[in-house]
Amino acid sequence: MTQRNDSSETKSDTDASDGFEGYKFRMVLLGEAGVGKTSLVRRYTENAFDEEYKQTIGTTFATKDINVTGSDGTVRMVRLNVWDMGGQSTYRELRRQFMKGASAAIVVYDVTRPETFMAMNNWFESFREVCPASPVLISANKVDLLDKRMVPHEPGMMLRDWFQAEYFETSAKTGDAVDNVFTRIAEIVLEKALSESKGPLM
Ligand SMILES: Nc1nc2c(ncn2[C@@H]2O[C@H](COP(=O)(O)OP(=O)(O)O)[C@@H](O)[C@H]2O)c(=O)[nH]1
Ligand SMILES: [Mg+2]
Repeated sequence: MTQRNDSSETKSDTDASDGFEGYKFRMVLLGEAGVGKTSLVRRYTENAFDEEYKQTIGTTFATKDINVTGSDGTVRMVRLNVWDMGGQSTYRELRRQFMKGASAAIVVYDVTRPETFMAMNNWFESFREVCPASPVLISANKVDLLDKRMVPHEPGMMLRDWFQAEYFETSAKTGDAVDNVFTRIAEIVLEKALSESKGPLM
């Protein structure tokens, strides 16, 4: 994983400048500090987990190439550029810059901390404001902490209905559903890109 302090790269779709021939999407992880954004990215891209909390300074950026099967049955190569914003997310303008041009977002809360669930609406709203057409997925993270869980399944379902966003219960620690979230988001953005490239329907 590389640390970067800018978020100038906002390209999506195909771009052969790095030799990668396939669909490229930039996606962002959003949510309060400590909910597990960096851990989810790390689990997904490196299959690793760290118990120790190191606050993300600057922006973390990771890439993963996957094969995605479209609804037409065709398998396509997709490069996911995953961005995870650190502590500077409190600055509204930096946050907007970070979100700009993102094809999708995973908004994360920590099921052991209700205040991170309460903050979800803010994250959704600010993302929708900057990227109104980009899909959002919800990750209810740290579900491995059964004894400490404070936000049950039902409020998660309410969020899902409210935001019309798919909902996943994840654990960056055990790896539960982590692949599913990223695979699903790749499927959604690919389908969207394919239907848009067909042009507007007459
Ligand atoms: N038990 C458990 N701990 C987690 C999980 N995800 C993250 N953590 C821990 O929560 C803390 C914050 O995680 P981090 O990924 O840095 O959160 P971020 O601030 O959202 O990037 C770290 O100590 C992680 O080890 C999880 O799924 N289960
Ligand atoms: Mg982090």
